[in-house]
Amino acid sequence: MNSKEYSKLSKEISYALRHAPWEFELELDDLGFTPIESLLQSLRKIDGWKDIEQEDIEKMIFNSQKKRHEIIDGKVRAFYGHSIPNAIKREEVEPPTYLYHGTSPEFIDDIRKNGLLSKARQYVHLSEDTNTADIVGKRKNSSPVILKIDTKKAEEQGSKFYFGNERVWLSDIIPSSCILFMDQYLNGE
Ligand code: HQG
Repeated sequence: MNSKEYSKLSKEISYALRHAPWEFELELDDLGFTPIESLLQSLRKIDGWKDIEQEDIEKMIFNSQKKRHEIIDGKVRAFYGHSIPNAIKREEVEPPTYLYHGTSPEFIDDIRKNGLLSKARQYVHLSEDTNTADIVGKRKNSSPVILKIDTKKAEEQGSKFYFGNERVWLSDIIPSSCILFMDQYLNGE
């Protein structure tokens, strides 16, 4: 498989495991895992993936810059990004003091008013560093805005934080008062 095919496979698997397991006749457990054999069988019914093997998925995960999926004990899951109605069970983890979120300038007024919302996903997605947040934001706008989240303040206000993968953090709604907007933190706040 070439890198384009790996990327296509990654997207297909993310779609199945994050958004629409029922379309693939998959059942996820409460941690988001499903037997890899079930996923393979289902993928093999789709044009383009008729000969797919576990090794292809393993290589896709290994070659991917972003760790989106994992295989453990014959089961596979997506680390983050879910929009399915049943919330994936997550362990609360102490976050770094600051986390970042890259977004489009057009959303800023609403975020100032209503805080950071999870929108279609189960959780708000946050990044450990500004570079990653910039990449995330560029999916929405070529000049994204990076928001800095005061995680201690957010915890005081009841937001919980969960581990996604080594770079992606998940959280409940982040109230606006816990967000430093770029103009604020560039001035040393
Ligand atoms: C915005 C990708 C208006 C929020 C990425 C974001 C990430 C608001 C959008 C992961 C808002 C939701 C998740 C408010 C939040 N008013 N807009 N009050 N609160 N928003 O795609 O965080 O490559 O669901 O800023 O890299 O962009 O697929 O979330 O722009 O890690 O593995 O609502 O998905 O990972 O957009 O991205 P998304 P996200 P993968």
